Amino acid sequence: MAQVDFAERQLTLKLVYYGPPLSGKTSNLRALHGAVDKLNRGRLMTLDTRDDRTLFFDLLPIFFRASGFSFRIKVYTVPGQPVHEATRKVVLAGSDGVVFVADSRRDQREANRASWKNLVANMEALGIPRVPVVVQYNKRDLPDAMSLAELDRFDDAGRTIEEASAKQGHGVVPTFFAMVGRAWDFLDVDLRLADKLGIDSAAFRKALAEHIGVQGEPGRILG
Ligand SMILES: Nc1nc2c(ncn2[C@@H]2O[C@H](COP(=O)(O)OP(=O)(O)O)[C@@H](O)[C@H]2O)c(=O)[nH]1
Ligand SMILES: [Mg+2]
Repeated sequence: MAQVDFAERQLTLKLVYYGPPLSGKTSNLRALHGAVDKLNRGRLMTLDTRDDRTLFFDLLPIFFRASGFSFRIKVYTVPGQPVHEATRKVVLAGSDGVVFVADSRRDQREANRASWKNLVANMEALGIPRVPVVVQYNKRDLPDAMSLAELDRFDDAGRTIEEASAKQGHGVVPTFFAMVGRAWDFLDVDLRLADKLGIDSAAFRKALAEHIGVQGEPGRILG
């Protein structure tokens, strides 16, 4: 759950990028890091092993101010390999939103599904079954990517899909904004952020957009 410090006028959000090994979670964070105003980001901490798989987790802190309030967004990735179950649980605990990075390649269908099942089970076990999840299909640039119609929507036929090629930086910022927007709306129900902080959703999104590159897709940012 988000931390709100009313005395310091500070809100901290925790967002987590989840998904199977090598789907592009770290690549999302790298692209996001590149898109954030240098003054408003911390060091991108990545722990990659030589074979390109995340050892423990990555962390990118993002900060900005709006309406006299400080916002801190901590963005994490989890390692996808089954053996890192303990790390996944620790990182997922207390999160305010999840981006599920699925791999668009046809031969990754089962890996996507296994990771999705693992996410649902862990959210249930951690008592956060209703935290919003945004599904991103990454690697849309590859020739063996499935068509949109073929993509697994993970038991919700009406689910919105974010398309990305994180390595090229495409679709990364729109996914992030979709996630932050959903997380804000989810928290607003319990914390009544607008009443208590005196900042509404539109003002928050506008401030966020000012600090993160729009990458030529401005229509998606404030909507
Ligand atoms: N073609 C292509 N390769 C990608 C894309 N995103 C990530 N990759 C590659 O996939 C591999 C795994 O990416 P990484 O971000 O480390 O995955 P993670 O294990 O989920 O953190 C790396 O070799 C990336 O360069 C993409 O959109 N398109
Ligand atoms: Mg990684």
